Amino acid sequence: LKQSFGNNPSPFPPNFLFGTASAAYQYEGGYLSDGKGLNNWDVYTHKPGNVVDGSNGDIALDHYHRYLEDIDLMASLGVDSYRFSISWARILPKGRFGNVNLAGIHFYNKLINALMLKGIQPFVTLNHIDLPQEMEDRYGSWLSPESQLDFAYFADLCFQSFGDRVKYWITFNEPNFQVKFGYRVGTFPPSRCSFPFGNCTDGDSENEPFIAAQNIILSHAAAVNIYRSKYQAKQGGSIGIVVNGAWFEPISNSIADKLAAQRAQSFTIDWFLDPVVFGRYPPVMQSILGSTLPEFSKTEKEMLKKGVDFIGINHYTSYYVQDCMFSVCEPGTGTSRTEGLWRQNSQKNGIPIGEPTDVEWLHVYPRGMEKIITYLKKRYNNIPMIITENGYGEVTKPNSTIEDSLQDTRRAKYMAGYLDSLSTAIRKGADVRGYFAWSLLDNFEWEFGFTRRFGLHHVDLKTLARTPKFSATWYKNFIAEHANVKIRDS
Ligand code: PNW
Repeated sequence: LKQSFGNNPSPFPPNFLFGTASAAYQYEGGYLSDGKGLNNWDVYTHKPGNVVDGSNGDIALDHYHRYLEDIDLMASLGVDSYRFSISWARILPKGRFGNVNLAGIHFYNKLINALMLKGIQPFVTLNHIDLPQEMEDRYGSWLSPESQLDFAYFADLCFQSFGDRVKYWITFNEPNFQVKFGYRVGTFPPSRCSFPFGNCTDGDSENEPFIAAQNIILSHAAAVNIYRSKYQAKQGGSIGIVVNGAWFEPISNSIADKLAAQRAQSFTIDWFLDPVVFGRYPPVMQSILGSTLPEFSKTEKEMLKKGVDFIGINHYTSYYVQDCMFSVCEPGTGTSRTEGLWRQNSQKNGIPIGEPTDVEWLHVYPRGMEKIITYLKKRYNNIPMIITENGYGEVTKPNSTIEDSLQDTRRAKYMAGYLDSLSTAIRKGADVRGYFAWSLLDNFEWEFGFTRRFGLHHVDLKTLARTPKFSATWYKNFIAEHANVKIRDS
């Protein structure tokens, strides 16, 4: 597979970060090891039926014990940075209601130090979906404003413990999907929802996602406030938030479809970014939801105005969007306040927006990268952006061999296309500072367990042996080719 940029000088700016991304629950294992507390995913995956293959993250990839080996894999790729998340319950087993688990702090110190010895910058997500079960049991986690106190406490501990070395902080990963899956369709803990959105025993799909979102946004603001006032001057790092940023392509040139695509964008992405950048919800959400959308108080608005240093975007795919304001979008949802606002689909007249993959939501549409970046550049005044995830998923077929998995030319082609599109956005002036491939290793893919593989390295599920795939070599060459114009920090 040829590099997409030929002999052109790299379109990526100096100090652009190339990296790989991961998340604690999907990688670490070390379930209850060395004083870790129970988290919401431990509890959720241990209930039969919640994960398609009955698997869980008890051992996961055993990154908790094999992190040195994994750092060697990163070093051989030549990445500048590693994005990982901190298991909240590993360092605060009972949230703010118990002690700090020093063994947990010790683990992340070892990880960070080992990365830095190899010249790899730690890029840390505070919350990548998992949280201490204590918060769920005591007060229902994100549905209660108490969650803000817990998140602030956790963030403060992390800045204090690791901020001398960690220069990039992300408060939340994909809060837009966390609240959708946790409180609307119920496929993530605490699996709350109401008919017709999902099949839960309790919940309110029309309202709870907005309440949870409000508490997450304010938790984010509390953490930013602590970082700005207590740590940033001394530590000199930056802080941001990550949203899942699919691109919504109007299915036609009609004004109605264009407006529908804009609504989709606002209800899934701007929902979190407008508050953390402008201190208010998107106007279109305010006008459609009216008084049922929570409001920020004056002090909360002030706190939100402390802003973010960058926005992180997890971009994988694109959808067609069609207007359906005056018809029923999906069966049973026509009377809902929040459904029926647009219809989104991967196809137009039966033709997919891009090459389908084994993963039903993932279609290969590289131009979506340039489009979403350009959209965010305009809306947020070209605030620095980072692609915090981009990747390609495969499902192992019953009779396929490891060799099939290793010959992942489709993954390399996907990355080449999306990086090319990203470079176009950068050439046109977008301020993008980094790109992280999801993911270094095949890993635990939430409710799909180990059935979906997103890794640049194959992981044998019995022995946990890691083997580089074709895409790992491809990414290594790509990084090397673009390193010529890069100025390394150290
Ligand atoms: C992200 N979609 O989730 C998460 O941040 C990762 O933890 C996850 O492993 C990875 O992407 C791959 O799925 C997504 O429906 C979940 O478009 C759903 C979607 C995209 C990303």
